[in-house]
Amino acid sequence: MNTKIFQIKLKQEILRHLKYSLGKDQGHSTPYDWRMALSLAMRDMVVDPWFDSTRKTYEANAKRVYYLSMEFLIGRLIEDVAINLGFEDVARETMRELGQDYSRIVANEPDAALGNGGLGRLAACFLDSLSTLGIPAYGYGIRYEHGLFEQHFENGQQIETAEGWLAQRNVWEFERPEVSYPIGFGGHVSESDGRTVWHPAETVRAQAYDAPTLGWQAKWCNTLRLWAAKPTRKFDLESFNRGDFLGASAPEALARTISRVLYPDDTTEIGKELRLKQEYFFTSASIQDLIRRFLSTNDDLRNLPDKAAIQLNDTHPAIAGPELIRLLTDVHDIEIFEAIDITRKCLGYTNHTLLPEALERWPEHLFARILPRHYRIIEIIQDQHLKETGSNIRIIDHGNVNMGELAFIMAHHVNGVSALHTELVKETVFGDLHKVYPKRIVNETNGITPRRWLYSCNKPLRELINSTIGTKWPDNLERLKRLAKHADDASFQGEFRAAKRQNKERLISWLNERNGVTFNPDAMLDVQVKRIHEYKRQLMNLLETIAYWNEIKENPTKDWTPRVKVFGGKAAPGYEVAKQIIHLINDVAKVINNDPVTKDYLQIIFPPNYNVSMAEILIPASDLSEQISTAGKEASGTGNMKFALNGALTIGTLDGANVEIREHVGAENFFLFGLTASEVVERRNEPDYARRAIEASPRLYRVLNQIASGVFSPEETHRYGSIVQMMYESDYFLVTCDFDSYFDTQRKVDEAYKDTKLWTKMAILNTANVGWFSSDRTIKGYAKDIWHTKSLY
Ligand code: 73E
Repeated sequence: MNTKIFQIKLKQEILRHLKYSLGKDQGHSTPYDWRMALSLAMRDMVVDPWFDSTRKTYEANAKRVYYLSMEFLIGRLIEDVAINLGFEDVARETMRELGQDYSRIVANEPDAALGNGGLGRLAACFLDSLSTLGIPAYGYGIRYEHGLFEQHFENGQQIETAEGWLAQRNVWEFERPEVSYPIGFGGHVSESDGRTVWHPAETVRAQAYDAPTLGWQAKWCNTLRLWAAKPTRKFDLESFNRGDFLGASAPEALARTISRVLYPDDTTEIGKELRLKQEYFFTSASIQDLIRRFLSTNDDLRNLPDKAAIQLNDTHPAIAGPELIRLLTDVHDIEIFEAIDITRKCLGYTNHTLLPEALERWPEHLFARILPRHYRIIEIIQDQHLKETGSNIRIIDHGNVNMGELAFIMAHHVNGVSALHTELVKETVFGDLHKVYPKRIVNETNGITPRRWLYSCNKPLRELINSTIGTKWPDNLERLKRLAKHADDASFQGEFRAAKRQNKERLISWLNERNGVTFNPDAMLDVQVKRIHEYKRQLMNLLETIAYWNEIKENPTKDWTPRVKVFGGKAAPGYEVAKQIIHLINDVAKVINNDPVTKDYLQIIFPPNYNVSMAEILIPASDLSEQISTAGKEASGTGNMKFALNGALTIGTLDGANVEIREHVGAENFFLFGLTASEVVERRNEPDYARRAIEASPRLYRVLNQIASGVFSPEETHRYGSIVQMMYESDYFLVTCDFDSYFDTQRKVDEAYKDTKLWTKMAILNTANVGWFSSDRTIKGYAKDIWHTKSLY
């Protein structure tokens, strides 16, 4: 369609929706109304590609991917949809004609924050790539009423408030009252006539809500199906009429709690009863749904593995194994060992962490009480495994049901998320199972969607790339390699820097409007944004910041490299140390930002409520990316990829995907420091390693003394006594041991930043060489090695 005609049509559609879908008069419409009208007009355009994709999948009776995930961290969708439809400029222009600012309308959309961090965002990137690649797929998850909490600071401390994205209508979803399944909990199991019957004590209904997930250039469109819990029983009018108002709504309240709120824990302690119910709730609904879909066009469930690849995003949906076995045997009369076999051929399991506190283990009594039938099935799976393999690895062990072992034993492939992580999975958590099943573990290094993480969030760089190497890169990201030959070119360098500058200015006005903060755009923007966790070592970054401050104060006339240190991230509400670290960052910021001697060289900014939308503004503006976790602890990281793609240089350890990023961009374009994963393990065996490291480092010693003596908390001098004590006495994450190496490397970063040409060249080579980290490559890997599915283009 000709652009002008398209624009006229879009305008008509927006005005039609404004009037007929929203019941609003143009003159009295708010930004919310405009956003809704624009979104609805765009949503209409997604429906045809969506139907086409579904039709083609049915026609081909194709194998589908089912991606089961407790989390989908989507963020906003308007721009995503506009970009995939290829009419971002038309939308902007149309809104302008209507007297509206497109950017403000876009910013009116709340983030869909149905996830905590990397694991949930990876699921969202995967949906984008599955559609871009034309692979038939469903994402299955929970339609939480409240996504990840909102973070505020009060006196520097994190305060959490409930998030409420559904307070406004979610325009992207279609409610499906006709698609719902019963989900049972508790009760008992009986045997009669050789049949096993589960009699749940309590049943809720899982109801589907579908959102189309459009791929690049709208060539394919899959579905994200999220489940909401609803009561099974009709409203109890009798109780209500008797005056028992609470009693009448009790079943409803009970059911709704299941999909009420996302657990705010990211790789931190989990293990509450409601969480197990959530896991079973969405997994059972998804498995029932995919069986129904299979049976609508096939008759023998023995062929399910040819039509369904079920991927478990960590162990959260690991109950999928026993659930599918249960349905195959108890409902569809397939003999149990055959059911186990069929199930294993359907399941793949992705491990995302080695941290012991994040490995799911349910107390046996709790598990057996809530899922008595599944408990028995797990016993059978375990018996078979023990007999057939001679292994002594048990699923039910020491009073716990271990979901990692269950997922491993029930999957045909288990994958890690970076090369290093996969090797560690083989050596550590699943070392023994790996010996028994040596071919089961494979690697699929994570990736990110370049549509959101470059094309959409970094318009200045997008345009520079388009005018330099053409426009074919967003679904073929390795084409960015063609930028490498311009890395030394002065005029290209100038344009590359100009793009970074524009992004910094956008960030400055955003920060200014939101938090009343500005910064010097010539300063190096040094950013660490991610969940706050001890292993990610925000504390080490902060200690280094204080040490740098000390150094500047001692010699204020030296030509220091000005730095703006940005921190962003949330702490799990129950994670006390992480919350103290947030408090300390804010306390240190207060002192350093008010120091007249250093203010031209050093500033700390910690904007509250880091989320996907904030990442989209921060990352394109960044010069330096902090990826400084203790080696062996960050399974992959994906923020590291986003920064490098947007031309930030990394200071990082040999951890997770940093290792592979460094290989791709070249060691000379990456600031490496710190102990390796095996050195970390060795160092922990040395007695008093932390104290010795502190005593060997006068800089670190001084910084810890400053904190301990209340330099940053004069109103409460002992506020951080326990953190300092922890540094001396335990320091499990080896902040003290890596400190000097980190500090010294930061000084090399300073020198490099002063050499503008060198820095720009390094930055260009980062962008040029990280095309491999597109999630399209990752998904192709899964499709080939694990799912055996094809593109239907
Ligand atoms: O390294 C990241 C990884 O990039 C890892 O910590 C994260 O997953 C990302 C994507 O692969 C992760 N999140 C969780 N485990 N690993 C997790 C665990 C429990 C609840 C919520 C999230």
